Amino acid sequence: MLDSSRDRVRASSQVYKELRITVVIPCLNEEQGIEKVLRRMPAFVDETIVVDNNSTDRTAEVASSLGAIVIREDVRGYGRSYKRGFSIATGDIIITLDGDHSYPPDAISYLLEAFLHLEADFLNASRFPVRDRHAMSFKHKLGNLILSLAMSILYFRWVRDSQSGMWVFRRSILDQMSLESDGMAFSEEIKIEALMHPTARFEEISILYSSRLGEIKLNPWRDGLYNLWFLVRKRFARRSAR
Ligand SMILES: Nc1nc2c(ncn2[C@@H]2O[C@H](COP(=O)(O)OP(=O)(O)OP(=O)(O)O)[C@@H](O)[C@H]2O)c(=O)[nH]1
Ligand SMILES: [Mg+2]
Repeated sequence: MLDSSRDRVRASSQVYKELRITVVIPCLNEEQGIEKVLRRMPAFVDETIVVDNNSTDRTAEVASSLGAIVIREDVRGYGRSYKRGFSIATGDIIITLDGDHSYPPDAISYLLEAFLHLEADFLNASRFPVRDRHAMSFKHKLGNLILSLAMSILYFRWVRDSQSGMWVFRRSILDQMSLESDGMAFSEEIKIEALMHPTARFEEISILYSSRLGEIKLNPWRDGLYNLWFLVRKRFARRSAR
């Protein structure tokens, strides 16, 4: 059954409006989620890269049987995995999402259309407003709001979801980004770098976010407080670097 899905993913791949599309997914023990994500991947995606950090479940096996390129990164970390995945991506456009099936692969086509229509270079998929009552706790909503307000104030630009893990961007803008975070702060860091990029246009639109499958890897207090500190530190480090 897995084999026929792989053939379907490979055989139907086609260029999207003359752009090659790469999807990058970091995964740590997401055997349940990654199967659903890959089965729902649109046929026009040319390359799907799953970056696995030595998962102890069947994540790597499931992902490769469904046609993804599986990269093993030995050093743990969300940011570390993304940097590794980006370094081997070949698409003109890179799209990211979690392997836990909380971000909708079906939204990729409409995000791409919006990305092209808005002439964006970096499009952030905001999880807000959250419609699925079970998708995000009140504590997480509040934490996300605080972090997004902090980013908006520090960087003088309204960003509704500084912690979203779903982005669409031109691979070429990575050349002028300085991405240091190896951990969860990578999500806000790439948005800051896109906002501060000399030529890139940053846009944001909503998607429907839903409950994750499998176990959460985020530690809300530790990662939330660290991300707040990271925002402030990066803001003032940038200023003194000028
Ligand atoms: N390769 C790799 N992937 C990771 C690591 N930490 C988290 N991930 C993956 O990154 C994605 C985001 O992590 P989540 O635990 O879903 O964190 P989150 O999305 O902030 O939290 P939820 O909203 O509750 O899902 C998931 O696909 C994880 O499997 C890591 O150290 N290495
Ligand atoms: Mg998630």
